[in-house]
Amino acid sequence: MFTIAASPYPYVLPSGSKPCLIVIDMQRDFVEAGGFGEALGNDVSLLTAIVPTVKRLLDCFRALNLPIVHTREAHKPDLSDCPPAKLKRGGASMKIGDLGPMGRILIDGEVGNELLPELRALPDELEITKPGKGAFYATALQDYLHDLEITHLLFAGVTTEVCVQTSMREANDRGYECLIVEDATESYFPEFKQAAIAMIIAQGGIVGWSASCEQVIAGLEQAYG
Ligand code: C5J
Repeated sequence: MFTIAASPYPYVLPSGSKPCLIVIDMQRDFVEAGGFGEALGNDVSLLTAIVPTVKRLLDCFRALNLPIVHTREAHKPDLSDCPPAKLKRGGASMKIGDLGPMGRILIDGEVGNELLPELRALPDELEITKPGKGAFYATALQDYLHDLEITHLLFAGVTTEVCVQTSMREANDRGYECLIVEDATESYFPEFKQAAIAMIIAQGGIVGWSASCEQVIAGLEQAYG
């Protein structure tokens, strides 16, 4: 048994277990200057700042031969997987499927929907499209994790309070032990990030744990290096 120093208390990795890194929605439209997120008036520099930290985590998981899953929030070009309630949201300015600065917004296959070039999935890593905010809704994620007998999930990506937190809550309800890597996740609204992490670790870790990238790498190298 190994541990990662974490809040609200150490995160235990039982011997024989293999944690999986879930990188949520590091897609160009959310993170890159000139994308949809910036067109909506968001300061994307907050999000681009975490890219090297997410890359460090990916490098660590790859070096230790641990599994990695990447998600993209994406819909089919005909929008048949986008519920009307989701399609209506966001005001009149730019809706899902409209033409944005990097192609149609949140549509699979468009340039803006690709993962950032520096964080691209390798051929042996699972890359899934998800039509919801959570990574489990209408995806093959649970079957994939079940087949690999994975019980421990580490989360990175954007945005902390939307897709990362939703995915973590979905995972928690399915019985996974979840940890959010606090400097490998970000929000356009720093106060929402802080609040989301506080909610996750409150009440003795009601949703899970949080730790820094440094703490995670130190724990993983000890356990699997
Ligand atoms: C994500 C969003 N990825 N904010 N999506 O958080 O709509």
